[in-house]
Amino acid sequence: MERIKRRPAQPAFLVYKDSIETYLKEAVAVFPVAESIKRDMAYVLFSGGKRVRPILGYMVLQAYDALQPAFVRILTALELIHTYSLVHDDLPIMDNDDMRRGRPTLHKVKNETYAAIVGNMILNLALHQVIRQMNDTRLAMNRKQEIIHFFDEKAGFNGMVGGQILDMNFAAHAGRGKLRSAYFRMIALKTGRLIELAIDLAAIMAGVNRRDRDCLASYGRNAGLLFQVVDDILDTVGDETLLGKPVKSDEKNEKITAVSLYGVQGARRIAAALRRNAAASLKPLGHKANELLGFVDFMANRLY
Ligand code: GRG
Repeated sequence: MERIKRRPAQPAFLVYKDSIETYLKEAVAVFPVAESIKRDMAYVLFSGGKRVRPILGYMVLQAYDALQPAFVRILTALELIHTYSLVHDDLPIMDNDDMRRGRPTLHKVKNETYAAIVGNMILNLALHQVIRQMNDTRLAMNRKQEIIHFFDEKAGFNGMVGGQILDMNFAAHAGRGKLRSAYFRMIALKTGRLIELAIDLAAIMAGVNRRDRDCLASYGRNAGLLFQVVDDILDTVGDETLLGKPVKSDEKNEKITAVSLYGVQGARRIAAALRRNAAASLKPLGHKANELLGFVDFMANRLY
């Protein structure tokens, strides 16, 4: 069986990031579309993304000694889905952001219709990538079905896209108490589900036992919420140069965020509680979970 060598002496998540970048480049290279489209897909795909979602999956594969190229290729589909969502999210009909990761957004470089199409093509590439790996891997049919089911569930209407729709319709919610619970529902879908998906997919591929899967799923839920709450805080107090995009975009768009609902200090307290919950979920896994534990600290303390 083809395996990826473990290199534990190196700072783990940077090594994982390199590996993920390699597989992403390969995915674009073999995608049968016009070279000009590939160039524009590459413009948004290789512009300094943190690769948080596939890195999380990679960590789970590593923890359960299940690293295989085919599995990492499946994880790259997460980054593709995430990237298409950013391209669409930046469009004038959504958040109307001109900069992303320190560069002009694709619709500024080209035009809005074309950027929407390139976003769609990146989503298509995610599908293409998963289908290719379904043919390649030696996973049992029931695991393949579970993988497809999870992608469908967590990236679509019951997941990320549904969260975006809730985000757009926030005005419909009356009363502060209701708003707060609606906010957590919205971020659990919009941001959390892809992070959960990363953990779930890797756990399925690695054949993780039920108890560990439940612990990992709980970690994923808390890590997903944490990631968005920190993102909200950074939009208020972050450094534009490090973030690579203008801050206060949420304020400009009158978004409901952890900061608008709880203030910066309140949002920081929520982030700390989510970090604690994520860490507690990993407790039963012992040393296996060290990297995931470390990564939640990266998420909690990130500056960009
Ligand atoms: C058509 C209704 C409809 C939806 C399309 C646009 C969309 C799908 C979904 C929006 C999802 C979204 C943009 C969520 C924000 C998640 C988030 C925290 C993004 C920033 O992620 P990072 O920090 O970014 O991982 P990098 O740059 O590191 O990749």
